Amino acid sequence: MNQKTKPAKKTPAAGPKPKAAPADGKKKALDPKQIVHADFLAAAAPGSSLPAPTMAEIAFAGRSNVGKSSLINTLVERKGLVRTGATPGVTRQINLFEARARDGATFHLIDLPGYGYAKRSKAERTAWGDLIEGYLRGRITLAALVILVDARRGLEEDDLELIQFVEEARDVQRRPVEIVIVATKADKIGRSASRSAVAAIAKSTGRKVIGFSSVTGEGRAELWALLRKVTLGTPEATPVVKDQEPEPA
Ligand SMILES: Nc1nc2c(ncn2[C@@H]2O[C@H](COP(=O)(O)OP(=O)(O)OP(=O)(O)O)[C@@H](O)[C@H]2O)c(=O)[nH]1
Ligand SMILES: [Mg+2]
Repeated sequence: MNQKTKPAKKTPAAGPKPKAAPADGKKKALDPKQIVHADFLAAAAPGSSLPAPTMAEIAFAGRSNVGKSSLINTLVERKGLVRTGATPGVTRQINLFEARARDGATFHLIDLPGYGYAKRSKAERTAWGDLIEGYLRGRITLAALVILVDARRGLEEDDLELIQFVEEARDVQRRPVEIVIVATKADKIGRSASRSAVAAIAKSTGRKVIGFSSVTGEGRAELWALLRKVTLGTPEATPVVKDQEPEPA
């Protein structure tokens, strides 16, 4: 034992306050899916590469400023894990984060630079396009690609091109990539307009679409449950897709 270390003085301000016990005396059940650890692992800019793939990855793509980095912060419930900003072009490299849930399931989350940002030089856009395409085409552990669309704008040409690229660029040797579309910034248009936007995108793509807001947290639990299911390949204990009608008996 290190005798030189003095025991820390107990002051009222030191350490977190103990939480009050629930009024009914029962302990609240802890959510096994909750992220208990999230950290930045690595980044890659044009000319450099990410570490070798080791586990299932979930990548986030979409137009510049659509809210990719905010969505990652919301998903892992860490406000400042990923840098966000009001001006487009904040994320300028591929960033890799690790997130671990309470039940031990661990995921790699990939924040991709946004596309469609006109103020970049053509050479820069080409270099980044190559970087993103190279990642999407060749990363053998990529399990799911979340494509973010602004609920107010709906699908645009760039988004459709991305979906087509991922569908066609599938390498036969790797696992299929699950595409999940998220209509974000739902808080800006209200519930009914957001529902219509989700339905319109789902109809035109034939894919599952989740309405989301990083401000209100709407869609967070549903998206995370779906991503876990897709990535781990196991059904969740509780149903996550609420909007499906039961089959008639
Ligand atoms: N109201 C609202 N604002 C949001 C939401 N998500 C993101 N924002 C805001 O939109 C802006 C862009 O968010 P980011 O998360 O940095 O967007 P990004 O897609 O990572 O942008 P790039 O890194 O530039 O590609 C920021 O000002 C965010 O606060 C949302 O769900 N609702
Ligand atoms: Mg970003």
